[in-house]
Amino acid sequence: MTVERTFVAIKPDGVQRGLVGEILSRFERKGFKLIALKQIIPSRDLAEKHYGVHSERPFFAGLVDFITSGPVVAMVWEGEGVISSSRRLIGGTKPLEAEPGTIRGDLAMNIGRNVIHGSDGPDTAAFEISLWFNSEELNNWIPADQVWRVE
Ligand code: DAT
Ligand code: MG
Repeated sequence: MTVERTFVAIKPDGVQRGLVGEILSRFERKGFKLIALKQIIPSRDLAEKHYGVHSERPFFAGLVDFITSGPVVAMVWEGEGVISSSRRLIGGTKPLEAEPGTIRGDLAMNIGRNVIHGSDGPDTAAFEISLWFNSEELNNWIPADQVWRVE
């Protein structure tokens, strides 16, 4: 399995509810590598680009209102299979149907307040990372446990 990067964002409801640490820790404990992280109140332009595939859906305006309503914690995580694995950690779009043990399954009830976003495939991940981050904000680094050894 190849090393990938994915875009993950804690939505304004997750930030307002004080769930940032809880959510970050799930990705950290899984073992994925944090490449970038920032808190940002998205502009309408950024939100409309991010959710561009949904622009014709009836919930689009409300979705853009919501995602621009306060700070979002935007992240890039790296690891083998991280794109699909993150989606499994996050759980299904409808929180009431999301599996217990997933972030949405454990922490949310409402589809319009489902706490977290994760890219749904390699093309989306590349698009979303470049939309939310400049290349200088992405840190290439080697975690200490990757060079952990005895002599
Ligand atoms: P996901 O966030 O699981 O990738 P998606 O890409 O289908 O889900 O939709 C993006 C977001 O839009 C989703 O997290 C919540 C909102 N959304 C989706 N379907 C909706 C609906 N039927 N009513 C209200 N909001 C919806
Ligand atoms: Mg999606």
